[in-house]
Amino acid sequence: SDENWFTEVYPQHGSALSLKVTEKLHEEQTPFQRIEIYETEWLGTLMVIDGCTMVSDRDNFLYHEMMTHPALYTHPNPETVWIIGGGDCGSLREVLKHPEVKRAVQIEIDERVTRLAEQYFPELCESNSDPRAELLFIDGIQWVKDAAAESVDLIIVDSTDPVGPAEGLFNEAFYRECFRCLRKDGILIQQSESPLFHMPLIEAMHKTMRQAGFPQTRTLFFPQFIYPSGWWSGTLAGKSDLTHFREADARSKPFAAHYYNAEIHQAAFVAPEFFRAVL
Ligand code: AG3
Repeated sequence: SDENWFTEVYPQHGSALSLKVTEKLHEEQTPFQRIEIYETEWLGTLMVIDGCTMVSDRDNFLYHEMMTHPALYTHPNPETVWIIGGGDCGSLREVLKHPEVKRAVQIEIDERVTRLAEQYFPELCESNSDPRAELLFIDGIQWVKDAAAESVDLIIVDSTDPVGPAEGLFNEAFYRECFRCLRKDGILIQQSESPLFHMPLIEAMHKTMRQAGFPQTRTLFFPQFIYPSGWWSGTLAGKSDLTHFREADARSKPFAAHYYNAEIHQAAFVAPEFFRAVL
């Protein structure tokens, strides 16, 4: 037929996601990965890395809002933020909506992700020229190794799946460096895959984060249409109380969101029974 579909197969879960494509806009192999850009019928523009859906126009608000605002409103005063990965700049844009943030550094290993985002996802990149923003194209693992102790308030790990270039962002050595770099009350939040498909990974993340020195860990949940199972998570590791919530600030947030609000903040941290049974 003359219909074109992009399909991501989940071999371990006997399932797949197919999106109707109107045009293939770009494809390239970078030194790190294969990047594809499609125009889809319903989700707008779609970026795919190594065959995995990364970001679409229509549904990226869910992931980017939930990877940023809950952690930012948990921290008492987030002034310095690092985003490890996040090359599409969507997390950076959300972080910069917080006036208390004085400096936000995006540390993306693959410059091509950002250059293609600038071209194909201009709205995600609309805050890149904010004077508080700094875009670096280096290895995030090396960045945290080289950084000074107690130099950051919030680290957001906005990476691909824990295979390939992102694998080294899910181990104890990396978490230890993050712990060392974080100031008092510092928080690390990392995208932690699907609670339905990847529970063993989430369990291991909590364990490893605590082994690395973090006294507290907590997972939040949100829907994500284009990711495996449609249900996604972020896991936080904190130097202090992760149940702290600047609720009044969240209620009077100085920006519009599409998903996040004070009630979503609290609801997102409510864990289902199968999750409580292991964590
Ligand atoms: N980072 C998480 C992508 C994981 C998708 N996995 C998959 N499709 N198998 C997204 C980056 C958005 N800034």
